[in-house]
Amino acid sequence: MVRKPVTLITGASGEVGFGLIERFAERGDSDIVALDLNELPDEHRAMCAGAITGDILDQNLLERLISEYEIHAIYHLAALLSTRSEFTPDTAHRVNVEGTLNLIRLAHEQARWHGNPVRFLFPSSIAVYGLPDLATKRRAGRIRESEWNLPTTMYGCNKCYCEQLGRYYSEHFRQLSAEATSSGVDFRSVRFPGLISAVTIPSGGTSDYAAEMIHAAARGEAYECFVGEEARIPFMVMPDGIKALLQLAEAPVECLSQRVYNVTSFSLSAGELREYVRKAFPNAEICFKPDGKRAAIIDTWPADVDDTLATRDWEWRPDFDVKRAFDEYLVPTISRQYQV
Ligand code: AKB
Repeated sequence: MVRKPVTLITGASGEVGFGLIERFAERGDSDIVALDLNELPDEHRAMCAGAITGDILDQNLLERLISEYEIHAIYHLAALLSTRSEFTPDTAHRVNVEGTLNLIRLAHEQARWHGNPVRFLFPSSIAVYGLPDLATKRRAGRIRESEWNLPTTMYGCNKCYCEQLGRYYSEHFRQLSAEATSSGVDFRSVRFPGLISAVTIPSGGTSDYAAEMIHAAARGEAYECFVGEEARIPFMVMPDGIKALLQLAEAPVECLSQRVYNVTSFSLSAGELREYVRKAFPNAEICFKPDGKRAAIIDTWPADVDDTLATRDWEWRPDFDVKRAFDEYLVPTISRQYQV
């Protein structure tokens, strides 16, 4: 029995997953197996070779994947985001760390079967950074990958550790074995800033206020922002997030000087964000009612990140700066969605 060569996407029913499936379909690549806890909508299911509703913690399910498919690349998007992970840290550890290790082991098993490396794309996050106070955050400016890796959330700790797991499997696997053996896992990761989709509203993230503010304005609903006007982090719109994952996946491994890269597009304060939203939706009612604890998480994340290495190693550059993001992606797409 010949197993079908495919790309596996976990967390496929999430906002990044939808975008990735659509982009693969645009390129005529339907050799996708989508896995998510939630059923994949029919429209996206039709773009895939297979769609499985299940849990990345279910070993029997993962065994079935190995028996049915020949997996050559994995986009492991399934995760509990930062706010939700604070409320259920044990579940976050299981999903974000044990789930990721399950998928890394599956990549290793698959590489042994078909004899080729399995590219493992892992979305990390600016949540791996932890600035101790606002004065330091302001002074630090654009953070490089090696700086301030002191996460203050369970999600940030999970992402930080999984980056190290991926680097271990790719660079130091079974280093004490009699003969040097490669794991076959070609781990690659981008640290996403706040991702803003015109199509979906994320849930359970701390950077969600950006998408929530824009979508509420388009729906004509008042919005109370849970961070203060001065809160500043880097952002990127979803098309650039998908572009970064695919571009890193396709980079020749010999071009990669490291396994984890910053990527960003624009840095905005919540007050500046409100101005862009009001320009697009003049009647938008937006006020700031900071939730001290959630706002404090945002204050530990960098105002901006330095993505020089991604540009140098695999020619990363965003398509959408903040003006183009609003004018050519967010406003037209959201307006169509809500028939504004
Ligand atoms: C979150 O807010 O948890 C995520 C992230 C920045 O990684 N959107």
